[in-house]
Amino acid sequence: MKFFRLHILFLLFIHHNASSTGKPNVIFIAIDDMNDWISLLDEKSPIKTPNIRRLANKGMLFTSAYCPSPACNPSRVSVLTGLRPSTTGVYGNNSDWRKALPDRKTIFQKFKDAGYQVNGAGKIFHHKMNGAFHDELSFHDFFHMRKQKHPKKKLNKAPEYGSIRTDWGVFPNNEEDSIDFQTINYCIDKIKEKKDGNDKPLFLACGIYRPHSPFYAPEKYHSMVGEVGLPLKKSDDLQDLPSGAHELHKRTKWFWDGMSKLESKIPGSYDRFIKSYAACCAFADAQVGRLLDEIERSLPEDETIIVLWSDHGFHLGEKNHIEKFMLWEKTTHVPFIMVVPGVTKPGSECSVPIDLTVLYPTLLEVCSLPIKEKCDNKSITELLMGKNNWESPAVMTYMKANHAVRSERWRYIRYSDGSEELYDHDRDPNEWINVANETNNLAVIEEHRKWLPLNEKKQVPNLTR
Ligand SMILES: [Ca+2]
Repeated sequence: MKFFRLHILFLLFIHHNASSTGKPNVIFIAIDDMNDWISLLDEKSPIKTPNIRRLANKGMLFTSAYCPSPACNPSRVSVLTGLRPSTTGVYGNNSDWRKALPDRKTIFQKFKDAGYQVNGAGKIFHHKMNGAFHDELSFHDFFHMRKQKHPKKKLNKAPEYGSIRTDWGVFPNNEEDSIDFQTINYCIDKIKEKKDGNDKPLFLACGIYRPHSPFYAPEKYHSMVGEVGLPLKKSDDLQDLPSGAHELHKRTKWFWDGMSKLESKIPGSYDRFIKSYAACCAFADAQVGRLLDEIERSLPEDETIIVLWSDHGFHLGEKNHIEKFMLWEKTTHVPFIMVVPGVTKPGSECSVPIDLTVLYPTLLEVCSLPIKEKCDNKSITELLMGKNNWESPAVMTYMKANHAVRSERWRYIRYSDGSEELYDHDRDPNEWINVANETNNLAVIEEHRKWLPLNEKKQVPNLTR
């Protein structure tokens, strides 16, 4: 069966790449902290993402894609190595991933080995301690994320609230001073170079930093979003949370609690925060648009694979939470698009729940690269081809022994202390009512428990320096 599938792909690529190296270019776009409250995934959302939609129209949009972990470092390492946090022990944002996995080939190294020119820019690996988690082995050339500039005083007028990173508003004045604008400039140059005669196939990793905090975007994008409104909340939503959820929530509670205090001191602060997140999404979308413009100008459509994903979602106050770092829908549901010429039908959608550990084996398979490494998930090539034969649910992990399992209808969460949550998305899309304790759901829980990772590796040491 596998041979048959690869044979079909091989034929498709032979057909579509007859004029070139036989290897498609790959444009690999990673976005930071973009959740599902965007028009791409929620038609009614006031946060419009027309450029990401433009990309989705070229290939397949996965409407039920989930991150492997709701934190930058474990999610990115997992997506880029094809291994879950429970396999590697890379659970936290400080986990020294390369020291723990010295021999694991990243997705970029696999393309280097296959003769690709592999370039990257912006935030690809977690941006820690001035790029300490960047992986030199992965790229021929890399344009590091520009340093974040800050206004002289916090724009939210709340110096006591969080750090300088906990800020939002109109900044910088000149769009060209934005980190992502410069990241995209580099990517545009690399695409032009490819057009102008670089014979090697191009693998270009483009890491867009917004909508990650600080929630700064130029004026144009704030004007663009207009009235956004506030996210839906249920007043007593936390009453049915189990002990494990409260324990995990402890570290980040200040963000929401502080917002409530700030709102009473400076009315309108929460609204301005939400609008700033929306403006950052509009800005990120515009940067995707600039990249797409250049791809359309310079790269042959039938020889260019494009992938877009976000490393995790973000709560904007739902469940009294402003942050990622939890295992609920808003922290884990992400945009994910694959454009594979000759394989994906333009404008197609797949609603099967998957997590992004599929990306590593899938991208290697659709590019006919060898996969000798053990991966924690399988390739979704058949889903890309329009089949619907996927059986495993999406699995997410945050810190050791806390996992979520998302099937079409349910989200099941089990925390390290054994406590559980269960949400019925058919009836409760906002995850307001925890039904884990209802006896008639025992069979559902049993079914979902089967997918919890069996072997959970000890957390690897943190990077210190
Ligand atoms: Ca609740």
